[in-house]
Amino acid sequence: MKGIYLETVDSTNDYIKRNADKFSHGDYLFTYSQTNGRGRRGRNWESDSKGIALSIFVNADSFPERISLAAANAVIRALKKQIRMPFEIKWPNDILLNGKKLCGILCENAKNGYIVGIGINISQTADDFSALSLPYATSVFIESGKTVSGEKIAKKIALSLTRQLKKQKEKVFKEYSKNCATLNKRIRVIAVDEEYEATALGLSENGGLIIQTDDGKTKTVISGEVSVRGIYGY
Ligand code: BT5
Repeated sequence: MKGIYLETVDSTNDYIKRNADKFSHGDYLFTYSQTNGRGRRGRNWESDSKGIALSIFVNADSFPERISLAAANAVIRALKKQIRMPFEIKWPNDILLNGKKLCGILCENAKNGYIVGIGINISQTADDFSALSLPYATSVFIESGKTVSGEKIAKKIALSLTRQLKKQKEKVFKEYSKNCATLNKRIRVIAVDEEYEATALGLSENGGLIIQTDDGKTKTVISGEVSVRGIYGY
């Protein structure tokens, strides 16, 4: 497991994509300065010098449906080792602290494997997020008055992810479900062409979200297609 630090990079995910043949399972790359951080479906990830951007290469033997759930578990385990706080998951891949977004995860395909990209807000203040018009964002510093070492956290997450990927699928799903704040809640489903309310019932075999719509029908939505919000906030 090799860790690389770069002073600045456009996107840690894109860097690994361009250099995939130099990365082996569990190798990771991190920076405090990402100039073109990406979220899902073309969205931006704001990562100035106050957060960390980390990407981990995972080989193709890992099961794709497990990777994104395992990544959320790995981030929570690593953060909990540094700070004792009630981290939660918002399906599919946001890590929340006190109901606000502390971390976003973007899993993508690469040549011969997958890239797990993780952005964590560390030392931003509430003013920083107001200036970025991100009312639902938070940082380790805002919630705990502390900061954590990016280098330590990157290493811990990479290690934790490789451990998660060795576990049985059921165990990964169970751990994820235990920490997932979305399950058994009323949610708002936001798709490209429609929005509606529903109740989140559980996870499908491939990590999708099983929901019950208000006409009583049960269906599965997948993370590439929709976002969800809690009815009473983020
Ligand atoms: C995500 O997308 O949350 C995945 C973010 C992944 C970022 C990492 S950093 C390392 C690696 N390299 C990359 O280029 N990307 C990955 P999504 O669920 O689509 O959420 C994006 C939305 O989160 C934006 O539209 C904003 O509303 C919000 N957002 C942007 N920056 C944020 C921040 N720093 N903190 C909290 N929310 C933010």
